[in-house]
Amino acid sequence: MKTEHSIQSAFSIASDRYASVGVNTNDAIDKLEQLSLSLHCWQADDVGGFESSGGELSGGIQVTGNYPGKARNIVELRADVLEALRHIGGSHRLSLHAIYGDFGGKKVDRDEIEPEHFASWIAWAREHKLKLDFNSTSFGHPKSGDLTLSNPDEAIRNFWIEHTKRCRHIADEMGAAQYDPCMMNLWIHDGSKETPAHNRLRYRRILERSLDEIFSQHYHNMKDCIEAKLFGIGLESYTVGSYDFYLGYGARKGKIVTLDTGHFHLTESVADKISSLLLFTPEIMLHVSRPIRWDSDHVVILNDDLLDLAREIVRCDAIDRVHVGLDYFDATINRIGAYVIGCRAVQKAFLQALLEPRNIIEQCEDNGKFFERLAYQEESKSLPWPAVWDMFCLKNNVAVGEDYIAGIQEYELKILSKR
Ligand code: RNT
Ligand code: ZN
Repeated sequence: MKTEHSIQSAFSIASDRYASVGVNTNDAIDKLEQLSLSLHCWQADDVGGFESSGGELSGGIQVTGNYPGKARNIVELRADVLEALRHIGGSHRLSLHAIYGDFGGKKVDRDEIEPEHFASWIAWAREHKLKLDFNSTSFGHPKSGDLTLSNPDEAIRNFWIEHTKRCRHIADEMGAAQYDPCMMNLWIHDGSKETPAHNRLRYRRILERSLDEIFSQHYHNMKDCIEAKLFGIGLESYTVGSYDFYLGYGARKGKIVTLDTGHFHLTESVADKISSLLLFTPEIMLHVSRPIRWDSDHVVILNDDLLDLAREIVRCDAIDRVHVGLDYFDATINRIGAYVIGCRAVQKAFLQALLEPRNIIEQCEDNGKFFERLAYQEESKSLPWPAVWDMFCLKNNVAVGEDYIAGIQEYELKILSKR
């Protein structure tokens, strides 16, 4: 039974239990409410976008599945995002890619986009109390090829430089309109299938120069984020914008490095990178994703990797310096359900992190009591966090537990199945 009464009494018992290890459950709920997630608009339509030419997805990324009901236009995408948000407590952001502009059926090439193409997004976001983030789009275009900003061909390179400059300008307008900086993410797929004949330095040097040119203009209402990657499909041997590259660039130029949790070797711990970035770069942008065997962008679920990441951020007291965006695309299941599962998983992970009896565990460590440290860490895993989670949902007027499933089924029946 999930009556308000039963949720409240379970919460009260859980709160007592947490109090016995020095944790205040209401504080944890308050902090979780402050955590805004940046929902990636591209889950709703399989990274298609709304350009009139609507090219094929390229750039080494792939969406699998053809579950019915994908958003075919801006109106549908907006409705889908609002439906997803109905099941996610707290207030959130929407991350737009440049190809999701409101182009009114006109052909607007990537080097021609303007703030006006995003004016209706800005108005819509304001109406729904959402904030916007932004991304340049270098893939899915006739000029995408294997190399964009690192292309030795000046014409192609300048085309993408112009695109990215315009994206920063648009992001700045978004940030100004929402009185909160817009996080502008730059990810390019540049790389090659085989090891380049020229040394690897050549293309990285070109990319560095392109970035310098792009970033030469200073803005106050947007923040630059640079996203590295291990490899893309068809570009397996060499990635120009590798993690080392962007880490070096970000550290030297004070740019925010985006950690996409699918962009590393599978045994690499993304959680372990947080503290180093906190020391050498201003803030951190996350693209929370779930790699299965490769950068497969599966729907995020509550697993150990996610918990480790959330715990590390909370233990570093870095929630304010970390921007949590999501990045996955699954077209094999209801796409709105995919948003909700992923966002709720991220929130559950942060809630568990916020409920960790940190003081006790840290004291054990300070006193060299390592058996006790491990014991508390283990015991904290089975403290009654689900009762606190249910309370968070109740308090934020979103479905408790599995109840959101019926809501999404209803939306599928009424809306998605008619598309
Ligand atoms: C690709 C990157 C990038 C994209 C989006 C669509 O591997 O993760 O962030 O997923 O920009
Ligand atoms: Zn990403």
